Amino acid sequence: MSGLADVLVERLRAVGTRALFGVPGGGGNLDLIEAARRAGLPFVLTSTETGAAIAAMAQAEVTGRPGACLTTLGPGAASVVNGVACAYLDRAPIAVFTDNSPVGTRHFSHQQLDQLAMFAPITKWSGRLTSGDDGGGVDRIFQELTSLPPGPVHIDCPGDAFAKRPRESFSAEKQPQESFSGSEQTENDSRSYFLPENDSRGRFDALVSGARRPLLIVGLGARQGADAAAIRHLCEQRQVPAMVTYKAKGVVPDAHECFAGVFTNGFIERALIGQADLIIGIGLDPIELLPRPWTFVQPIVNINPWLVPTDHVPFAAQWVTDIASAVGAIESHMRPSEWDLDAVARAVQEQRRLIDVPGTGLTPQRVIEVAARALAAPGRLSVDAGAHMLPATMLWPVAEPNGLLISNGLSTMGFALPAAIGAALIERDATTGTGVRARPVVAIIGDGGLLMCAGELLTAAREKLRIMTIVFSDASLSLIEIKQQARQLPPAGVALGAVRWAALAESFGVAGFVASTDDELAAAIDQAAACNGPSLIEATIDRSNYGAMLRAIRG
Ligand SMILES: Cc1ncc(C[n+]2csc(CCOP(=O)(O)OP(=O)(O)O)c2C)c(N)n1
Ligand SMILES: [Mg+2]
Repeated sequence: MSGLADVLVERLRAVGTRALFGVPGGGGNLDLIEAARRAGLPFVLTSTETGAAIAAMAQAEVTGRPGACLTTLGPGAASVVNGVACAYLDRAPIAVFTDNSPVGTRHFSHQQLDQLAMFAPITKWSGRLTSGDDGGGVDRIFQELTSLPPGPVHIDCPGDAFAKRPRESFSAEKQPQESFSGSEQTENDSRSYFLPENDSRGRFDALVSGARRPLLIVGLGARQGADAAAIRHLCEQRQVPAMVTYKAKGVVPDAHECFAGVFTNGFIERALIGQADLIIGIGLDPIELLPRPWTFVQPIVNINPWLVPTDHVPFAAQWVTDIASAVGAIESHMRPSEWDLDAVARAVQEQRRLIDVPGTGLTPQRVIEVAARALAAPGRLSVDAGAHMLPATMLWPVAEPNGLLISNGLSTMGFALPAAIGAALIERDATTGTGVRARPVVAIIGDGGLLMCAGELLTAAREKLRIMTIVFSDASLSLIEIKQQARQLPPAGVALGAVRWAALAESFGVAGFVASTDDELAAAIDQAAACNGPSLIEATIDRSNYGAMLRAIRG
């Protein structure tokens, strides 16, 4: 008879989970790892718990199926918090299992934290497995994990919960406080409805059918393959341009005739938006936008699988529904637009020119251009938080949904490498035994960000993953440095000091290369691309143009 750990692992496999990441402690962690081994669900040891949650999140984004990670109690649970927060604000479904001491031993205070309360504000649902007899606990966990909006679910597992018992004898006890208004959403999952009121459908249709120059802004809610196909079809049939948020890059590829650039609620995109008479959000969740007032005067409507708040973006009407079918429906009553798509393409070209600020030495934009020329077509990209993100998100062409993995809702540093690990495991497993090389995953990361997750280089080496890490080595927390410059403050607390990254990588068993010119970079990329396992390129860059680049993009 299966124990609870087996039941959980079976259910994970049934929903399509590809791996269980984590740093184990003892207790129930060991039952879960053993159950995973028995069921053929790989357990992947990471160097940090947050790295585990981010790798799980990346797998959720790439596969559309929930990811999973586990931690020990106390320090492990505390250490995973940033990764769980990332999945929460980036809308990724992951199951987070924490160990805990047996329920009868809570009078021991060693390593004891209120884990349910700790995860409550950063998960859709945070509950504890207990022995009981209602049998519905596991169902509840998986209902939360697969409902909308996507997000993390925390399952606290006291050591005694995994004692051998029939599966019917387990239930889940919910945290005392509700953390997310997801419960009403769950009931609406299968429905399609308009808001704010009953006649919103009429308003929505009138705006869409009356628009001469509608502009799409595609966001993270529209990343399924069917969504992308429907959106591209609408764009092509009605000659409608589409901007994409960072997380939606690739839904409408950069090379598509209707691509209108990246939307962040910054400055650089404003001129183009000014020419639209209607903005149609598709999968647009304000969680992705820069925290600045919404100043566009045209009406905006949104189509998204879940309801989003209207206090930041004043949606005139929201259609909460399946995106692919709704996009097909609006296409049928849209007229051919009056946009000049060549002019739109020229405007995007002009944006790229504006951020091509000259510098001395190897400029950040050149690193992206040289790397993208060799790697954008075969590879998937992950990008960290920092100034290097500015050229990476604008200049790297993406052709498929989730071809760019990025933390945008949380915008956390230390993301790109563990995310690349989650994605590269899927690429590795897809090619194992076929004789075909795995698609490379390119991780673009600053030196500050890599300091936060460098231990995951060892994970990449141990798992033999085809990850090319390109570290923008500028010995500085550049994004913060340029914010200080903008306020005429002297640099303070931003100098990192030099690191011999290639040597560090080699010490982990990762092939290391250095480059400080275009030619050296191109040669290093060739050599790195020839590696079947992980590689790292230390690109010593000239950071002097980041300030001008930031002003061009954000004003
Ligand atoms: C975990 C975390 N800590 C702090 C920040 C604030 N922050 C954003 S970018 C940045 C500097 C990043 O430095 P680096 O990784 O070297 O990238 P660069 O800006 O130099 O390209 C900091 C400190 C953050 N986003 N995430
Ligand atoms: Mg830096």
